[in-house]
Amino acid sequence: ILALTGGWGAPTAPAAVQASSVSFTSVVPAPVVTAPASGVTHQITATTTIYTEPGSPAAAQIAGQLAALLRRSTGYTLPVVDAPSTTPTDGIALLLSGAPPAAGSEGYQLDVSAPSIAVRANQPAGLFAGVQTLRQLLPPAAESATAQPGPWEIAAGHILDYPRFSHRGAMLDVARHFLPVPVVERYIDEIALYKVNRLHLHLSDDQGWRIAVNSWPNLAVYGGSTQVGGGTGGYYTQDEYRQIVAYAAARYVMIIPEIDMPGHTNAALASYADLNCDGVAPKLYTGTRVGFSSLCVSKELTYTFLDQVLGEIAGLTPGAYLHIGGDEASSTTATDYSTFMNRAQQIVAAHGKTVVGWHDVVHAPALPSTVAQYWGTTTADAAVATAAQNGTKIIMSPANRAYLDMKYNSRTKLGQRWAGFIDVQDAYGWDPGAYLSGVGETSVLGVEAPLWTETIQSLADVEYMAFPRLPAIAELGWSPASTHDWTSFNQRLGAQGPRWRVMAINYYHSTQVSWP
Ligand code: TNX
Repeated sequence: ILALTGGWGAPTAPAAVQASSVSFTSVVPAPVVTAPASGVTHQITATTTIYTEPGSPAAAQIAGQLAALLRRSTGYTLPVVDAPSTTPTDGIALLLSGAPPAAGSEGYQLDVSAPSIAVRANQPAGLFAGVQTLRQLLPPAAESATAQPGPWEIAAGHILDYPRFSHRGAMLDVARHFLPVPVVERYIDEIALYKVNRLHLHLSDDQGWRIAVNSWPNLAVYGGSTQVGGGTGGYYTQDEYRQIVAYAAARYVMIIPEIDMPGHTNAALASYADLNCDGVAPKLYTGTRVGFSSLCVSKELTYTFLDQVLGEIAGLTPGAYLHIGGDEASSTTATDYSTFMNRAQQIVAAHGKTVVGWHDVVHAPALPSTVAQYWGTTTADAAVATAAQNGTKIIMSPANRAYLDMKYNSRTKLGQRWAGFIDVQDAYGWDPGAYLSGVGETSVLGVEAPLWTETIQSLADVEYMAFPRLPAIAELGWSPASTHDWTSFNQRLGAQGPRWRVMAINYYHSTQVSWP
């Protein structure tokens, strides 16, 4: 547990790792422009200074994160100081000036030369992204929790980089099996390294309610008391949720909370008898069936409940979005579904947030601002296409490509198989901007890789299912379509393997990847 709280997440001290230099072209996601300067390297030494944009606390914080990482592995002092007004001719500089407009708000320019490294961005998010690239250009031993011998060489070159889509997401289902704060924080560290900027937390389902709500305390205390398989569940206190939000924000990740409704609500219905149409609370549920529960659409108390619960969660969440689920509501009639989802969307809007729903929400129909998350397994969905043509933005999470809970193959012990097996080439081999017919690039807000946890119980399980597929989805979300190439991705992904070993990430050693 101690190891899990270490910030950048390098939980164990691995055996000494060779600090051999990494190719300038081994970055995941692929940058927009990569220009190696052949034969030249930069070396981080005991006298390296990290300069940051004067007067920018955000730049200083990002520099502090980089310094903390490198101090552990190099043993060097690495002081962080304000940059001089001219570009430094030595050391590492993180600057909020001199980036091209093309870098936008999340992009950066990275220049590595023999005397210096400069990351330039228009906004702090871009500096953070540039530092993630720099980490991947350092020898894997730079991620070590203990001092390593070096040398700390970085190949020289120039990168200009910015994202294709604004939404690059991962989802953790903390309802089927509860995942404690340190596990969520470590996953945030891991996804941020691949420029994922959204973490969607699936906070409620039939098997558990995972966030304290002051106005309805039984939700967490009783509804959160168990999980799939009948073990002890758990929930986040509001302070713990705030801690997750802050931890994510410091890594430029926005938390998107989901309260799934009107189905997937057995834990809530079990916690409060009055929420049920017949006034009788069902038992807690620890199996894995879906589609059997529904909030009571005809009771006014249901909407008081929504208003109070969503109001509290909106108040705890600085991000723009509240996810209200809406999937697999097979115990709710179509008319009731529309009635319910319309009111739920209005309630979210009244609390100042934009709705995200699973793509079933387009049948309600969706409000103009509602974002629909596509989780189907086919490349045609007429209702989603019509919604997109009328302006609905879509997050692409096709279950047969992006679902991290699907097995890699028939021998994978964890996971499910309903959407098919997904090895790395399946996860990588599709184009989010041209996948769903009638849903073009401009309708796509981005991509998201959900990890449902019916079979997932621990950090090791999470890592095994997410790596190496999460980086594949991350690349689809960030990199220009023109860089899409399995041979290139395979080489760059393989280069992450030594890094994951140093970081003690429990990744799946897919035979499709040419690990070095
Ligand atoms: C379908 S995908 C679900 C989840 C399950 C998942 C398992 C979606 C919106 N709903 O309730 O956990 O399959 O793969």
